[in-house]
Amino acid sequence: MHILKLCVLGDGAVGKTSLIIRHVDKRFVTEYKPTIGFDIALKTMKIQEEGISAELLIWDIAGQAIFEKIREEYLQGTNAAMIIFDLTRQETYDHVKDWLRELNTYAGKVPFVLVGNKADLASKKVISDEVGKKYAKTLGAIDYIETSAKTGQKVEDAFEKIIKNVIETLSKKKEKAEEVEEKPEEAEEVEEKPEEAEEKIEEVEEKPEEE
Ligand code: G3D
Ligand code: MG
Repeated sequence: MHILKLCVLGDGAVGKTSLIIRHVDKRFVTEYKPTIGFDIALKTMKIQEEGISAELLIWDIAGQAIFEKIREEYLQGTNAAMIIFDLTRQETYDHVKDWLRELNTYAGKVPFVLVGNKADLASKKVISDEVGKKYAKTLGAIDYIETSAKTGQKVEDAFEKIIKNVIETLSKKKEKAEEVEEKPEEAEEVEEKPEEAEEKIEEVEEKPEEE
């Protein structure tokens, strides 16, 4: 069983928490309290595909994470990410590159999807689909998706794109591990990451709720 960490990134109030709740609970909730510690919430998802069985832990970060140290801890060991901006607020789009820089600094080069959220507010949109798509390509994102946590538009797509990518990566690693079965040290490498993630989660769980 692989344990994968998916981090959701983006400025405050772009809809990170709403999208996670929408995806996990399939409904839009306007009130949400971070559940673990003071700035990280976890949602788990089980995946069983192509002979791969994995558990996806979706990490949500709250606005209180103004300290780089907290963001660093949040990002370490990330296997995939979702970078979100608010389609109606230019500055949240401008900050995407900063989130990506931090992701790369603390987690290395991990696959990510670029998400423009609040697509339901069509008349207030300041970033066009075309601009978003082009930017996603420039940044090397898996894809660009316009979502609405309010209506549910494309929320599943956004998560599925990432999950598919992660499964593909795991399948490739599995093949590679099978190829090099004679060299056990290399094959073991594949197993190391999930364990690390598990430790981290235990650590997080121990923190008392500080709501
Ligand atoms: P964050 O976790 O990124 O900080 P939240 O963002 O999920 O807390 O959402 C911030 C605000 O945006 C919330 O409004 C939420 O209801 C709203 N929101 C999130 N997604 C959408 C969306 O797709 N469409 C619209 N119209 N609103 C959205 P409040 O008023 O509760 O602060
Ligand atoms: Mg939030």
